[in-house]
Amino acid sequence: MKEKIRKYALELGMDDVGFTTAANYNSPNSPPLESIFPGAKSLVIMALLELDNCESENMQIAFGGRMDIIEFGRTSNYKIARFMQKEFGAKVMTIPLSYPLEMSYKTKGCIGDVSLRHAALAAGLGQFGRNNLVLHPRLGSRVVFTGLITDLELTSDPQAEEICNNCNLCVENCPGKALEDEGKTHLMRCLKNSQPYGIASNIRFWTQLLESPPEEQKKMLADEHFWKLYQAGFIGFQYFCFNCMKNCPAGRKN
Ligand code: B12
Ligand code: SF4
Ligand code: SF4
Repeated sequence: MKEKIRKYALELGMDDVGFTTAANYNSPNSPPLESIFPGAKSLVIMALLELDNCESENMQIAFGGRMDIIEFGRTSNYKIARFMQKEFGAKVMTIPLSYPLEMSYKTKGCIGDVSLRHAALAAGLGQFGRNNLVLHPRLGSRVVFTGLITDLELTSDPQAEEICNNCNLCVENCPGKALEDEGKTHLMRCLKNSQPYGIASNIRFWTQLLESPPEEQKKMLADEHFWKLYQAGFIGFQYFCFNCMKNCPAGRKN
């Protein structure tokens, strides 16, 4: 079963595919898998190379590349889910690559329903690096993950080798100093840099607009800051920083 699913996913264009039992998936800060999918037995996790767009200083181009991956990942997830249903009579649920995720004061919009890094780790697709990303043995840090949950019993793949060489380039190149403490990403420091048009900016903008006199409101709505917020509103979470991915020299064999 595993090899048929792997072959199907690789032929679709996935860069790598790994499997883990639900029991081996261990993400203490995420909701239990059972609360999402009662009877879940395994996870199928896919790795996709981040395009060279992430090197561009033009953030429309940089994030446009990620949007291509999100779209490709979603289409592929659907196809793989249908393949597993038809071929093996499986029950399957897809995992969002990035969003939606729970937006609440409790999670601060920072906890996915399934942690794809912990799932990738368990599925043998990589190991955590100093940048708190999971480094794939061949693709390095420039990799994003997507996946599926299923009631099929699939065994876990072997663990991946560690390739982080502790060069510290990720820490030095983080504009928000969000990686100073090993094993922890300072959320707010990262968010301020990587999502300048996220929820915090929205709250600030709309509060200020409501409190401003009409002339000031007109100026605020004519300002490009509002136009950027507007665009982010229909794009979704929009990242403006890729430094901890793009500066990491580990792996990178395409
Ligand atoms: C919310 C979110 C964020 C938030 C919060 C991040 C966070 N602390 O988890 C913010 C906005 C800050 C963020 C930033 C980024 N993100 Co993000 N994000 C997510 C999302 C949607 C959920 C993550 C989640 O649930 N975290 C909460 C819990 C599970 O994390 P945690 O238990 O606190 O674990 C943290 C630490 O304890 C540490 N950790 C845990 N165990 C271990 C073990 C060891 C040995 C070590 C060293 C560290 C470590 O790692 C985590 C990072 O802080 C995932 C997609 C998904 N569904 O998984 C993508 C995801 C994690 N993001 C990703 C990426 C690429 C980024 C960015 C580079 C931005 C960008 N341009 O894309 C930065 C990187 C920041 C960084 N270096 O840590 C990728 C990571 C791919 C990879 N190769 O690992 C993911 C998996 C998306 C995807 N589909 O591939 N992200
Ligand atoms: S995405 Fe940017 S701000 Fe966030 S941890 Fe990585 S380098 Fe730092
Ligand atoms: S930049 Fe260097 S220290 Fe950071 S994750 Fe990559 S190899 Fe490890």
